[in-house]
Amino acid sequence: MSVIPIPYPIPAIVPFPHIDPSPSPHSTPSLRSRPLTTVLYEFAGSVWANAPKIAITEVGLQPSDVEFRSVNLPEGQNFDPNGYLKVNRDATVPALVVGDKKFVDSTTVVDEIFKLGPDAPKHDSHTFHELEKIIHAVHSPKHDPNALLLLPTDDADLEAKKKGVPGGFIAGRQKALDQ
Ligand SMILES: N[C@@H](CCC(=O)N[C@@H](CS)C(=O)NCC(=O)O)C(=O)O
Repeated sequence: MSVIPIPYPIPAIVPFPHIDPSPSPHSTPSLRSRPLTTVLYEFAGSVWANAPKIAITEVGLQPSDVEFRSVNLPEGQNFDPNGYLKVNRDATVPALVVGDKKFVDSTTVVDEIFKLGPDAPKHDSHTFHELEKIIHAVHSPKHDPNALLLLPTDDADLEAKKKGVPGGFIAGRQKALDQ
């Protein structure tokens, strides 16, 4: 099995590759005709911030419908009291700002994106209820993907993680917290 190297430092802004910028035949002009007031705060290496990105494509929104702002987690940009903490006091991504409304966790962010997109399943549909069950299951602390990334399984794993992406991530955010 080949191992895909993960770049470190993780680039702060990675082009969002999954969306074709040409207009979708399924999309409605509803959001396009409004001023751009929908902002998604995200980070390319964040598992939770990728949930709304997938939702955006799935519900038929266009890249121009949502402004993406990268919050560099390995550099602790999420802890800036004059910056991101004003958006989300929990200091986590994703967060979505729609006009004067704010959503600060992946579940409510995705839920809001469902309301904005023309191709989203309707709230009272069977599909929607099935999706809700999956959403609650994957958010269980038992399945926290960040624990898998950061917590070592033994001493050898601890050493490997110190030298790799997890070590760099922890060191960078600690430096920001110390400032
Ligand atoms: N329950 C939150 C969890 C979000 C979360 O933990 N995001 C991580 C990135 S995947 C984060 O922002 N971590 C910031 C940090 O630990 O410094 C959600 O669903 O949005």
